[in-house]
Amino acid sequence: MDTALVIPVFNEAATIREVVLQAQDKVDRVIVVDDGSADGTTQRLQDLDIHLLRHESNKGKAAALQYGFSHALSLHAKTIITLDGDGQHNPEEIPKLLDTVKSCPNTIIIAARLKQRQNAPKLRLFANRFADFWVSWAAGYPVIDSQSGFRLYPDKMLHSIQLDTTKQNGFVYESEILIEAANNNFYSISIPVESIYRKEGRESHYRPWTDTWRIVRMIAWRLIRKGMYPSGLFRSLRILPDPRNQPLG
Ligand SMILES: Nc1nc2c(ncn2[C@@H]2O[C@H](COP(=O)(O)OP(=O)(O)OP(=O)(O)O)[C@@H](O)[C@H]2O)c(=O)[nH]1
Ligand SMILES: [Mg+2]
Repeated sequence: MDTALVIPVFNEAATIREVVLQAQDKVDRVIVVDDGSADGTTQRLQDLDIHLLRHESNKGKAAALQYGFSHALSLHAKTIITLDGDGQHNPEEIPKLLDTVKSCPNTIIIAARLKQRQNAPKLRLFANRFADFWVSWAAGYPVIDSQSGFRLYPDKMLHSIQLDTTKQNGFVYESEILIEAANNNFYSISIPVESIYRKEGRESHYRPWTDTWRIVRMIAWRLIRKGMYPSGLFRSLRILPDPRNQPLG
């Protein structure tokens, strides 16, 4: 098998079926990890030809992603894509990631929400840029949209990485994996995709203060252990020549 899509979900009954249906013909296998949802998420998917994994109780996004990755690797998937189950990522854009990795093998491809950026809440935009600065510093190169859950990972990279997936690290994992990947010589490039913010959407699972604080704490600890990593800061402030990594504004 070549490509697997992993979707971690927690209470996404309203959107998950449509997301899966749109994605199914873009990849070889869809793996949904239902993380103890109590709103009928699983029932919305039961008749579909996908791999539906389940945690009986909610264990957090990190553990769900890890479970999905282990499953995809056990199926010998070579490229593993992730996207969110709440409809914020457009599955029609999956082929762009698959095309990009052909010319950049063994690279993480981030689908960066750079188009229609004005639709994003201002506070969220600021938080994303804040996170990019710190993740880039700790990773030692410029990362654009480090908080996007829409990504492509090469199997070799996932095989080489083990991270803390406890529940409190649920939203830390996707920042930490970029930093740890860079420590293992796997880097990311970002390609621009649409950012979809639905006004009528359900409340975010991301807790702005608690989860941002946990991300900052993880990064601060890593920087301290590297003597504040001045060379990483210097390299992270470079402007990359690759046009796919240039913000569109
Ligand atoms: N498996 C699992 N998935 C989760 C958990 N919390 C959130 N998710 C999923 O992770 C994705 C992102 O969660 P959101 O709450 O949309 O967070 P976000 O996209 O960072 O924030 P918003 O911009 O407010 O939507 C969605 O697909 C959720 O279903 C969890 O505890 N377990
Ligand atoms: Mg979301």
